[in-house]
Amino acid sequence: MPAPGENLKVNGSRLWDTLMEMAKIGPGIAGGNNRQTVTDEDSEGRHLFQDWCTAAGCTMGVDTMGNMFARREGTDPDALPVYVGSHLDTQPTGGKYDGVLGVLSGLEVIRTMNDLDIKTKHPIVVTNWTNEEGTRFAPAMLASGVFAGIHTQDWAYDREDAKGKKFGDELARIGWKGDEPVGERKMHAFFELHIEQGPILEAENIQIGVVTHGQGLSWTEVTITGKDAHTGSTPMPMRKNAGLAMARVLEKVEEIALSHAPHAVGAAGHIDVYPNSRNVIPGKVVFTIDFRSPELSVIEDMETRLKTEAQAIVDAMDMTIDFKKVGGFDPVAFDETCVTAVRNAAERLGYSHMDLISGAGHDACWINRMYPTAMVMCPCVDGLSHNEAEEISQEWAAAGTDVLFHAVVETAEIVS
Ligand code: HGY
Ligand code: MN
Ligand code: MN
Repeated sequence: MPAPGENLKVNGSRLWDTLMEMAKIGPGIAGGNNRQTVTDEDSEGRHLFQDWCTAAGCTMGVDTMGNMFARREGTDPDALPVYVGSHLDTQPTGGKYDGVLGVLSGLEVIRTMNDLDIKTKHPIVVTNWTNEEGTRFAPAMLASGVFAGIHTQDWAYDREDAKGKKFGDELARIGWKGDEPVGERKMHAFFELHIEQGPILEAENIQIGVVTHGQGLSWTEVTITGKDAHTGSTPMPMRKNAGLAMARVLEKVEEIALSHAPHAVGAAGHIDVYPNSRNVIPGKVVFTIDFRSPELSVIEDMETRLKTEAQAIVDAMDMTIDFKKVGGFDPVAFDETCVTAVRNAAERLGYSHMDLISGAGHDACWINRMYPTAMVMCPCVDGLSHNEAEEISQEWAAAGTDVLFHAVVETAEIVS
């Protein structure tokens, strides 16, 4: 298939202005964003994205999970579209680029095609996947997971946030529960541009990550039950301090992950302590262990060791423990042909590039189970993400979007 000429590039300053415009919606308190899924801020961002897509001549479809699909027609209306996108929802203390770059770079591809009057055989569809972050409603990548048949829609609708609100009710409340049945769309291919969310590209002074694989993820919710008691009058030997037990388990999590160095990782990002009162020994703690590795056998070993070693800690302290798997996916190998299209695009454009394993999970990890999929990554400053200080350069954003543009347009088969 013919590829765009190496001099064909996107409009990097328009892309940057669009990113900064979206960043004004759901601002954080330290320069980032708090645009959590199916909140009013999420809805406002969706409306802005929809307006931009309409202005670019796209027609918008929304499915029953709120996934948004902005379609630019190809010359063959029956050809399966090439999809490109990511997510607009953010962490509560998120950055301006995680996910958002992937959606708005897709819009920039459309805008550039319009500028250059490029026609492709396959239609192109820019996608915003609902609830990629999984922070308000676990698990992560919820809506792309339903689209890929991993979860049922009813199960997804029933997910509850910390205030007991249900995902399905909130999606309907903000007015973004579409009527298109989720998962009915078929794809020719799917591409996602994402910031690396790690330090490798910047440290190696490389502009483009050609993502060949994504590491697997396991989320286990742990509940330890001890006994509420007075922090002043309860003698130390009589205490059943669930908070202390959790601290010992978290030390063990660190040890387990480090035993599989250098690739495995482990931590608890979600921790609830009950009753969380200054002068009450915590009688209950609920926390989620996030284990990841490129190798499934390592993830399984870490899960097994967590259970046996945490059980031993809690038994010795005369308390009880419960484990519940609340999320996860196996390591992912992306589609060779799509990965090659990304690598060739970087080569053609003269951008430095290296193969990369994604440390973070992405919607592409689920879509890859259904359709040929690949990812492009650009560096981020200090590898920092899931932090309001997350930062990229305009040049990095433009280079990543140039590569995305070439890979998408080549895969969609340029007609003129
Ligand atoms: O958890 C992840 O890896 C993604 O950022 N949701
Ligand atoms: Mn993301
Ligand atoms: Mn994220």
